[in-house]
Amino acid sequence: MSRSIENIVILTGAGISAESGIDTFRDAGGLWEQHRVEDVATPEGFARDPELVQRFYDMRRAAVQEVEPNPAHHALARLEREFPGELLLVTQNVDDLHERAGASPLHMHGELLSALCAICEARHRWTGTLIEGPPCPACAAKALRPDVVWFGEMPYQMDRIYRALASCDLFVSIGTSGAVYPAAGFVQEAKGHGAQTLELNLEPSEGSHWFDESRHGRAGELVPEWVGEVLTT
Ligand code: BV8
Repeated sequence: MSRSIENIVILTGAGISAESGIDTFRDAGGLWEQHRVEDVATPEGFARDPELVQRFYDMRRAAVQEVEPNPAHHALARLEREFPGELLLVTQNVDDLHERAGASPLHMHGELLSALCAICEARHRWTGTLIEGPPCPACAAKALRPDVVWFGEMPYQMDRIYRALASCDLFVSIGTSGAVYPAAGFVQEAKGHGAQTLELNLEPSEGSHWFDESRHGRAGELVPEWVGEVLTT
Protein backbone atom coordinates (compact mmCIF):
# COMPACT_ATOMS: atom_id res chain seq x y z
CA MET A 1 0.00 0.00 0.00
CA SER A 2 1.61 3.26 -1.07
CA ARG A 3 0.04 6.64 -0.05
CA SER A 4 -1.40 7.03 3.50
CA ILE A 5 -4.73 5.30 3.96
CA GLU A 6 -7.43 7.26 5.76
CA ASN A 7 -10.70 5.66 4.63
CA ILE A 8 -11.16 1.91 4.15
CA VAL A 9 -14.11 -0.15 2.91
CA ILE A 10 -13.89 -3.90 3.47
CA LEU A 11 -16.18 -6.50 1.85
CA THR A 12 -16.21 -10.02 3.27
CA GLY A 13 -17.74 -13.21 1.90
CA ALA A 14 -18.17 -16.83 2.95
CA GLY A 15 -14.41 -17.49 2.72
CA ILE A 16 -13.73 -15.50 5.90
CA SER A 17 -15.97 -17.91 7.86
CA ALA A 18 -14.69 -21.11 6.19
CA GLU A 19 -11.99 -21.72 8.84
CA SER A 20 -14.67 -21.44 11.52
CA GLY A 21 -16.32 -24.47 9.95
CA ILE A 22 -19.14 -22.77 8.02
CA ASP A 23 -19.63 -24.13 4.49
CA THR A 24 -19.04 -21.67 1.68
CA PHE A 25 -21.39 -21.64 -1.29
CA ARG A 26 -19.31 -22.50 -4.32
CA ASP A 27 -16.36 -24.49 -3.01
CA ALA A 28 -16.40 -28.25 -3.35
CA GLY A 29 -19.01 -29.66 -0.97
CA GLY A 30 -20.44 -26.18 -0.50
CA LEU A 31 -24.04 -25.20 0.13
CA TRP A 32 -24.93 -24.88 -3.52
CA GLU A 33 -23.83 -28.47 -4.15
CA GLN A 34 -26.45 -29.69 -1.71
CA HIS A 35 -29.26 -27.39 -2.78
CA ARG A 36 -30.26 -25.65 -6.02
CA VAL A 37 -30.03 -21.90 -5.45
CA GLU A 38 -33.35 -21.48 -7.22
CA ASP A 39 -35.02 -23.77 -4.68
CA VAL A 40 -33.72 -22.31 -1.42
CA ALA A 41 -32.45 -18.74 -2.02
CA THR A 42 -35.15 -17.08 -4.14
CA PRO A 43 -38.62 -15.72 -3.29
CA GLU A 44 -40.03 -18.07 -5.94
CA GLY A 45 -38.42 -21.06 -4.21
CA PHE A 46 -39.89 -19.93 -0.90
CA ALA A 47 -43.36 -19.54 -2.41
CA ARG A 48 -43.07 -22.96 -4.06
CA ASP A 49 -41.86 -24.87 -0.99
CA PRO A 50 -41.69 -22.76 2.18
CA GLU A 51 -40.94 -25.77 4.39
CA LEU A 52 -37.85 -26.74 2.34
CA VAL A 53 -36.56 -23.16 2.59
CA GLN A 54 -37.36 -22.79 6.30
CA ARG A 55 -35.57 -26.10 7.00
CA PHE A 56 -32.51 -24.92 4.97
CA TYR A 57 -32.23 -21.76 7.05
CA ASP A 58 -33.18 -23.43 10.36
CA MET A 59 -30.26 -25.85 9.83
CA ARG A 60 -27.84 -22.99 9.06
CA ARG A 61 -29.18 -20.86 11.95
CA ALA A 62 -28.49 -23.75 14.37
CA ALA A 63 -25.06 -24.50 12.83
CA VAL A 64 -23.84 -20.90 13.14
CA GLN A 65 -24.44 -21.05 16.92
CA GLU A 66 -22.10 -24.03 17.22
CA VAL A 67 -18.99 -22.39 15.71
CA GLU A 68 -16.59 -19.64 16.79
CA PRO A 69 -15.01 -16.62 15.08
CA ASN A 70 -11.53 -17.28 13.67
CA PRO A 71 -8.36 -15.10 13.66
CA ALA A 72 -9.55 -13.29 10.52
CA HIS A 73 -12.74 -12.09 12.28
CA HIS A 74 -10.72 -11.05 15.35
CA ALA A 75 -8.20 -9.17 13.20
CA LEU A 76 -10.96 -7.10 11.55
CA ALA A 77 -12.45 -6.32 14.98
CA ARG A 78 -8.97 -5.15 16.07
CA LEU A 79 -8.75 -2.97 12.95
CA GLU A 80 -12.14 -1.42 13.82
CA ARG A 81 -10.89 -0.65 17.34
CA GLU A 82 -7.43 0.68 16.46
CA PHE A 83 -7.59 2.18 12.94
CA PRO A 84 -7.67 6.00 13.37
CA GLY A 85 -9.43 6.72 10.04
CA GLU A 86 -12.86 5.86 8.60
CA LEU A 87 -13.69 2.13 8.26
CA LEU A 88 -16.83 0.45 6.90
CA LEU A 89 -17.03 -3.34 7.16
CA VAL A 90 -19.62 -4.72 4.71
CA THR A 91 -20.36 -8.44 4.79
CA GLN A 92 -22.27 -10.65 2.37
CA ASN A 93 -22.35 -13.26 5.15
CA VAL A 94 -25.47 -13.95 7.14
CA ASP A 95 -23.56 -15.44 10.11
CA ASP A 96 -22.79 -13.36 13.23
CA LEU A 97 -19.09 -14.21 13.53
CA HIS A 98 -17.92 -10.63 12.87
CA GLU A 99 -20.13 -9.44 15.75
CA ARG A 100 -19.00 -12.20 18.06
CA ALA A 101 -15.40 -11.15 17.41
CA GLY A 102 -16.40 -7.60 18.44
CA ALA A 103 -16.90 -5.92 15.06
CA SER A 104 -20.00 -4.09 13.74
CA PRO A 105 -20.59 -5.23 10.15
CA LEU A 106 -23.18 -3.99 7.67
CA HIS A 107 -25.04 -7.15 6.63
CA MET A 108 -25.97 -6.38 3.01
CA HIS A 109 -27.52 -9.84 2.53
CA GLY A 110 -29.30 -9.97 5.91
CA GLU A 111 -28.74 -12.19 8.95
CA LEU A 112 -29.51 -15.80 9.93
CA LEU A 113 -30.27 -14.75 13.52
CA SER A 114 -33.06 -12.39 12.45
CA ALA A 115 -36.65 -13.14 11.38
CA LEU A 116 -38.62 -10.80 9.15
CA CYS A 117 -42.41 -10.59 9.24
CA ALA A 118 -43.78 -10.61 5.68
CA ILE A 119 -46.90 -8.81 6.92
CA CYS A 120 -45.77 -6.00 9.25
CA GLU A 121 -42.08 -6.04 8.22
CA ALA A 122 -40.95 -6.11 11.84
CA ARG A 123 -37.56 -7.80 12.45
CA HIS A 124 -36.90 -9.98 15.47
CA ARG A 125 -33.72 -11.56 16.78
CA TRP A 126 -34.34 -15.28 16.19
CA THR A 127 -32.14 -18.14 17.41
CA GLY A 128 -34.68 -20.97 17.13
CA THR A 129 -36.52 -22.50 14.18
CA LEU A 130 -39.18 -21.03 11.87
CA ILE A 131 -40.43 -24.31 10.37
CA GLU A 132 -43.33 -24.43 12.87
CA GLY A 133 -44.66 -21.10 11.59
CA PRO A 134 -44.51 -19.17 14.88
CA PRO A 135 -46.55 -15.95 15.22
CA CYS A 136 -44.81 -12.60 14.66
CA PRO A 137 -44.17 -11.11 18.14
CA ALA A 138 -45.34 -7.73 16.80
CA CYS A 139 -48.49 -8.50 14.80
CA ALA A 140 -49.15 -12.20 15.55
CA ALA A 141 -49.30 -13.04 11.81
CA LYS A 142 -47.85 -16.48 11.02
CA ALA A 143 -45.66 -14.99 8.28
CA LEU A 144 -42.09 -14.99 9.61
CA ARG A 145 -39.35 -15.66 7.04
CA PRO A 146 -35.55 -15.65 7.29
CA ASP A 147 -34.32 -12.03 7.27
CA VAL A 148 -32.01 -12.85 4.36
CA VAL A 149 -31.71 -11.19 0.92
CA TRP A 150 -32.55 -13.78 -1.75
CA PHE A 151 -31.60 -13.64 -5.43
CA GLY A 152 -33.78 -11.05 -7.12
CA GLU A 153 -34.23 -9.07 -3.89
CA MET A 154 -32.51 -5.75 -3.19
CA PRO A 155 -29.54 -5.98 -0.81
CA TYR A 156 -29.74 -3.76 2.30
CA GLN A 157 -28.24 -0.25 2.74
CA MET A 158 -26.94 0.04 -0.82
CA ASP A 159 -26.96 3.88 -0.74
CA ARG A 160 -24.74 3.88 2.34
CA ILE A 161 -22.37 1.37 0.70
CA TYR A 162 -22.07 3.33 -2.54
CA ARG A 163 -21.38 6.55 -0.62
CA ALA A 164 -18.59 4.78 1.26
CA LEU A 165 -17.15 3.33 -1.95
CA ALA A 166 -17.12 6.81 -3.50
CA SER A 167 -15.05 8.24 -0.66
CA CYS A 168 -12.69 5.43 0.35
CA ASP A 169 -9.00 5.38 -0.57
CA LEU A 170 -8.67 1.62 -0.04
CA PHE A 171 -11.14 -1.18 -0.88
CA VAL A 172 -10.33 -4.66 0.44
CA SER A 173 -12.24 -7.81 -0.63
CA ILE A 174 -11.82 -10.84 1.67
CA GLY A 175 -13.03 -14.41 1.07
CA THR A 176 -15.47 -13.88 -1.76
CA SER A 177 -15.67 -15.49 -5.19
CA GLY A 178 -16.88 -12.31 -6.87
CA ALA A 179 -19.79 -14.30 -8.33
CA VAL A 180 -22.72 -12.33 -6.90
CA TYR A 181 -23.78 -8.80 -7.79
CA PRO A 182 -23.99 -6.02 -6.80
CA ALA A 183 -21.23 -6.94 -4.28
CA ALA A 184 -18.97 -8.25 -7.05
CA GLY A 185 -19.09 -4.80 -8.68
CA PHE A 186 -17.87 -2.88 -5.60
CA VAL A 187 -14.21 -3.14 -6.63
CA GLN A 188 -14.95 -1.39 -9.93
CA GLU A 189 -17.00 1.26 -8.10
CA ALA A 190 -14.13 1.97 -5.68
CA LYS A 191 -11.51 1.91 -8.45
CA GLY A 192 -13.59 4.33 -10.50
CA HIS A 193 -13.31 6.81 -7.62
CA GLY A 194 -9.53 6.41 -7.36
CA ALA A 195 -9.28 3.91 -4.50
CA GLN A 196 -6.51 1.38 -4.23
CA THR A 197 -7.87 -2.19 -4.28
CA LEU A 198 -6.64 -5.33 -2.51
CA GLU A 199 -7.99 -8.90 -2.64
CA LEU A 200 -7.32 -11.46 0.10
CA ASN A 201 -8.68 -14.82 -0.99
CA LEU A 202 -7.78 -18.53 -1.09
CA GLU A 203 -7.56 -18.35 -4.87
CA PRO A 204 -8.08 -15.70 -7.58
CA SER A 205 -11.75 -14.64 -7.59
CA GLU A 206 -13.80 -13.96 -10.72
CA GLY A 207 -12.90 -10.28 -10.35
CA SER A 208 -9.22 -10.67 -9.51
CA HIS A 209 -8.09 -8.71 -12.55
CA TRP A 210 -9.77 -5.56 -11.14
CA PHE A 211 -7.52 -5.52 -8.07
CA ASP A 212 -4.23 -3.60 -7.80
CA GLU A 213 -2.96 -6.35 -5.52
CA SER A 214 -4.15 -9.92 -4.80
CA ARG A 215 -2.80 -12.12 -2.02
CA HIS A 216 -3.80 -15.77 -2.08
CA GLY A 217 -4.01 -17.94 1.02
CA ARG A 218 -6.20 -18.62 4.03
CA ALA A 219 -7.98 -15.65 5.60
CA GLY A 220 -6.88 -16.80 9.06
CA GLU A 221 -3.30 -16.00 8.05
CA LEU A 222 -3.64 -13.24 5.43
CA VAL A 223 -6.04 -10.98 7.37
CA PRO A 224 -4.11 -10.67 10.66
CA GLU A 225 -0.93 -10.08 8.63
CA TRP A 226 -2.57 -7.32 6.55
CA VAL A 227 -4.19 -5.68 9.61
CA GLY A 228 -0.78 -5.63 11.28
CA GLU A 229 0.66 -3.83 8.23
CA VAL A 230 -2.13 -1.22 8.19
CA LEU A 231 -1.81 -0.47 11.91
CA THR A 232 1.98 -0.06 11.78
CA THR A 233 2.28 2.21 8.71
C1 BV8 B 1 -29.93 -7.86 -6.95
C2 BV8 B 1 -28.08 -14.66 1.07
C3 BV8 B 1 -30.94 -6.13 -7.96
C4 BV8 B 1 -28.74 -15.95 1.06
C5 BV8 B 1 -27.10 -14.36 -1.10
C6 BV8 B 1 -25.80 -8.80 -13.10
C7 BV8 B 1 -25.77 -7.58 -12.46
C8 BV8 B 1 -26.50 -7.37 -11.29
C9 BV8 B 1 -27.25 -8.40 -10.72
C10 BV8 B 1 -27.26 -9.60 -11.38
C11 BV8 B 1 -26.56 -9.81 -12.56
N1 BV8 B 1 -26.80 -11.08 -12.94
C12 BV8 B 1 -27.61 -11.67 -12.06
C13 BV8 B 1 -27.91 -10.81 -11.11
C14 BV8 B 1 -28.76 -11.06 -9.97
C15 BV8 B 1 -28.07 -11.77 -8.83
C16 BV8 B 1 -26.71 -12.31 -9.09
O1 BV8 B 1 -25.71 -11.67 -8.85
N2 BV8 B 1 -26.66 -13.55 -9.56
C17 BV8 B 1 -25.38 -14.18 -9.80
C18 BV8 B 1 -25.49 -15.65 -9.46
C19 BV8 B 1 -24.97 -13.92 -11.24
N3 BV8 B 1 -27.97 -10.84 -7.73
C20 BV8 B 1 -29.05 -10.64 -6.98
O2 BV8 B 1 -30.13 -11.15 -7.19
C21 BV8 B 1 -28.89 -9.66 -5.83
N4 BV8 B 1 -29.93 -8.71 -5.93
O3 BV8 B 1 -29.11 -7.87 -7.86
O4 BV8 B 1 -30.95 -7.02 -6.88
C22 BV8 B 1 -32.14 -5.41 -7.89
C23 BV8 B 1 -32.13 -4.21 -8.51
C24 BV8 B 1 -33.25 -3.48 -8.45
C25 BV8 B 1 -34.36 -3.97 -7.81
C26 BV8 B 1 -34.36 -5.20 -7.18
C27 BV8 B 1 -33.24 -5.94 -7.23
C28 BV8 B 1 -29.05 -10.34 -4.48
C29 BV8 B 1 -27.88 -11.24 -4.26
C30 BV8 B 1 -27.95 -11.77 -2.83
C31 BV8 B 1 -28.31 -13.22 -2.86
N5 BV8 B 1 -28.17 -13.76 -1.53
N6 BV8 B 1 -26.99 -14.77 0.15
C32 BV8 B 1 -27.95 -16.94 1.86
O5 BV8 B 1 -26.86 -16.65 2.38
O6 BV8 B 1 -28.48 -18.04 1.94
S1 BV8 B 1 -25.79 -14.56 -2.13
C33 BV8 B 1 -24.66 -15.67 -1.50
O7 BV8 B 1 -23.53 -15.58 -2.37
C34 BV8 B 1 -24.11 -15.32 -0.13
O8 BV8 B 1 -24.61 -14.11 0.40
C35 BV8 B 1 -22.64 -15.11 -0.40
O9 BV8 B 1 -22.09 -14.22 0.45
C36 BV8 B 1 -22.68 -14.64 -1.77
C37 BV8 B 1 -21.38 -14.61 -2.49
O10 BV8 B 1 -20.74 -15.82 -2.25
P1 BV8 B 1 -19.33 -15.75 -1.50
O11 BV8 B 1 -19.52 -15.12 -0.18
O12 BV8 B 1 -18.33 -15.15 -2.41
O13 BV8 B 1 -19.07 -17.28 -1.27
P2 BV8 B 1 -18.54 -18.33 -2.35
O14 BV8 B 1 -18.73 -19.69 -1.82
O15 BV8 B 1 -19.10 -17.98 -3.71
O16 BV8 B 1 -16.96 -18.02 -2.44
C38 BV8 B 1 -16.15 -18.24 -1.29
C39 BV8 B 1 -14.77 -17.69 -1.62
O17 BV8 B 1 -13.96 -17.83 -0.47
C40 BV8 B 1 -14.09 -18.47 -2.73
O18 BV8 B 1 -13.49 -17.55 -3.64
C41 BV8 B 1 -13.01 -19.27 -2.00
O19 BV8 B 1 -11.82 -19.39 -2.79
C42 BV8 B 1 -12.73 -18.41 -0.82
N7 BV8 B 1 -12.27 -19.14 0.36
C43 BV8 B 1 -12.63 -20.38 0.77
N8 BV8 B 1 -11.99 -20.68 1.92
C44 BV8 B 1 -11.20 -19.62 2.23
C45 BV8 B 1 -11.37 -18.64 1.24
N9 BV8 B 1 -10.72 -17.48 1.25
C46 BV8 B 1 -9.86 -17.27 2.29
N10 BV8 B 1 -9.65 -18.16 3.27
C47 BV8 B 1 -10.30 -19.33 3.28
N11 BV8 B 1 -10.07 -20.22 4.27
